[in-house]
Amino acid sequence: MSNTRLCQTTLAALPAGIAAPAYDRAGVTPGIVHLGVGAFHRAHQAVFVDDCLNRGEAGWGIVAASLRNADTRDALAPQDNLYTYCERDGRDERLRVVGSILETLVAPESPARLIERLCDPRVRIVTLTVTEKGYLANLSERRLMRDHPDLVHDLENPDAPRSIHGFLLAAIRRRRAEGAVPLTLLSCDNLPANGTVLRLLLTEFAHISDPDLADYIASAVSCPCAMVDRIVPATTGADRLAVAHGLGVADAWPVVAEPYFRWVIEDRFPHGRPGLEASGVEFVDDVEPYEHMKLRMLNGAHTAIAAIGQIAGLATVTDIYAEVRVRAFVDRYWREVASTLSPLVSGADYVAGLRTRFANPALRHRAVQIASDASQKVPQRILAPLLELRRDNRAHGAVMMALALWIRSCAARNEAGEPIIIQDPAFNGWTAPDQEFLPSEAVIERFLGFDRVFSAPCRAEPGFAAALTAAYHTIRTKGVLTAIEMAG
Ligand code: CS2
Repeated sequence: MSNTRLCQTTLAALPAGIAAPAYDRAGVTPGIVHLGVGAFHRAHQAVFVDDCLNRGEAGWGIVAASLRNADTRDALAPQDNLYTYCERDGRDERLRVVGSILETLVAPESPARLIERLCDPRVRIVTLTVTEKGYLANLSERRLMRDHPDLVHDLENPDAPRSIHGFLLAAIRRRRAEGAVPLTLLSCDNLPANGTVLRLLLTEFAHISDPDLADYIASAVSCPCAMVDRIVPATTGADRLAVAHGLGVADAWPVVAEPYFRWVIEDRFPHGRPGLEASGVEFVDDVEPYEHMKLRMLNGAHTAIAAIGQIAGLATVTDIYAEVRVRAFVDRYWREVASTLSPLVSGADYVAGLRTRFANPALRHRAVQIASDASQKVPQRILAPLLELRRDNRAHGAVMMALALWIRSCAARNEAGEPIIIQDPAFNGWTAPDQEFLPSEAVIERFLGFDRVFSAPCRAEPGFAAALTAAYHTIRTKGVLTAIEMAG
């Protein structure tokens, strides 16, 4: 019933103090198609685009697509695609209704409709948050997993694809034929050199499916790299109740986030972009220094903290980070990793902010969420700085311990003997050793054979296996909290 649910007609009756679109949504036209409409997109990009629409840039509405299931569309359609962005700093809560999403699609229901929207001549940018696994690639080698069932399917069904590569190629092919301006593809996923990687993978896919398009992509399609930063935990039932209480109407799909954000983008938009800088988004020539800082400091520490939580049976980042030994360990981890960062970025300022952000009691960011797909996160978050530190002969005991923590967190049981939940399809497809019954050396040897994480040069590095075994063995014999106290 529209009078009990957030939607266009209930907007006018929202309590004072709740921001809502000040623009005429009917006059907004699509300029962006977003692939992967999860909570992060709705708490980050969609909010800043909403700012642009509020400033009168009516040509940048978003058509958002889920590539998998219908949950988001089913929740947002009865709400005219409106939803609440709820910002919590641990003391106060601010609610804002966001109107930048004009339409939500479910790609598997109608791939043709998504291709249609991607080919709308008014659309100039495609943004993506499909997570690491959405790229269907061996990310350390920047190559497609060519035998992935979705890619095999897309090669046979170019007009009804399933993968981002299939959709993007279908759109690029048709836009070129129809003379529409080339798309700018903006990856907003936590991958190093995300735009470059997207371009490489897409070009590889073009080479095997439509070689003619490979040259066109190289010459006409811009793929700027971007660093995105904002902690957005999965929305809970309690969040929905709290938001409904504040709004006076129900919202089936609100998002909850911290106030902090950063979005740094390479300014390569040959066919235009919204004026996001007015919202504090930064445009630079080279994103790499920012991306290393964020992936290695925030995400690396997150992965280590999540592993500690999984091993010790602690549920949320705030709970885990409240433990003094964890805070001291993470400080040492940051000190080690900071020495791999470019002098162009201030690791010290970033760390000061991270301490407050990780302690935010209002976020309830669950370890199991961050630990999901860890095998696709560890290489860029932990292994890359670790190998640099070893190459340069710098202190790296805490970073090595973080790697060992991930390995221990892949065991069947935590330290209390309870089962550990592992949501990591790439890892589950590999035969993980049953750690409990193997000596530490054998566990590490088996893990080092997992080539999705450990590349050949890493395996060949003298002393690497021994140092990792020692860190892992300490966790096993002394317990996780003592092990991290001893590391670094
Ligand atoms: C987290 C990130 O789930 C995870 O892997 O580390 O989602 C993290 O919260 C964001 O990257 C923060 O910007």
